[in-house]
Amino acid sequence: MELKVDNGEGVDSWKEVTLIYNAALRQVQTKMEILNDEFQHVHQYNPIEHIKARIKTPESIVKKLKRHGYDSTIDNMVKYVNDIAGIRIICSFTSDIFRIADMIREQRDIKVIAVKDYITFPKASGYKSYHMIITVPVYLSDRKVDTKVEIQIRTVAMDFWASLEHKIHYKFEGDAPEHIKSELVECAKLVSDLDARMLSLNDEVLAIAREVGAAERNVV
Ligand code: 0O2
Repeated sequence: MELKVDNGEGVDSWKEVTLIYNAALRQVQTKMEILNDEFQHVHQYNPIEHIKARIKTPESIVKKLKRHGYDSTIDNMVKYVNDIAGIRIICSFTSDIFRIADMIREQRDIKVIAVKDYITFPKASGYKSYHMIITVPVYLSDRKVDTKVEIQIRTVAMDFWASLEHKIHYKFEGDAPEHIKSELVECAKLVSDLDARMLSLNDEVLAIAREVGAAERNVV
């Protein structure tokens, strides 16, 4: 790792960086768990299947800084690398993705600084996911640090596709054979179709459950 310590303002050592980003990750993860619990309480339904959180490795941070033409300093990583702290929220249905994104936007201490909607506008590779770069305040003994966290929200099926595509991307160093790339695009279409069918199936089941509930209330 070749991160140099920069004694500018703000965060000034790798140890402090990991402490602050870990704190931000824990806060966002807890917020998501609370929203999920509340949703279960109100609607008897969990929009979140599971949550994965990670701090980007120093090697990966250095690579990203190099790619963007920046020196590997602590200052630059804090300023230019938006996904040092990353949280991935996996849900069942596409509709949950937008519901969760709205709930995040409504949190008063969270500031949304960028959104990339690869659900409405998937990448040419077939990649689908909803990305938000947010800041959350981390309170230290002597100051508050607004810390960036990247939130990725996607369905179980989208996550399955993205994990395999990510492995293939790394295996071929970003230059996979054409037939593999087009097979991935085909699989992405199958994933979208599966997500749409599962959502409509779920909507139908919910409508039946509502009708049965209403009929039972009328009998009582
Ligand atoms: P890794 O190894 O997963 O950490 P920015 O972060 O805004 O400066 P970037 O990285 O182009 O610029 O932003 P974007 O498009 O939102 O992508 C951020 C992350 O989304 C990536 O991080 C990947 O994790 C994921 N991602 C984006 N595009 C794809 C894709 O086509 N396939 C897969 N499988 N994942 C994707 P990193 O740092 O690139 O990689």
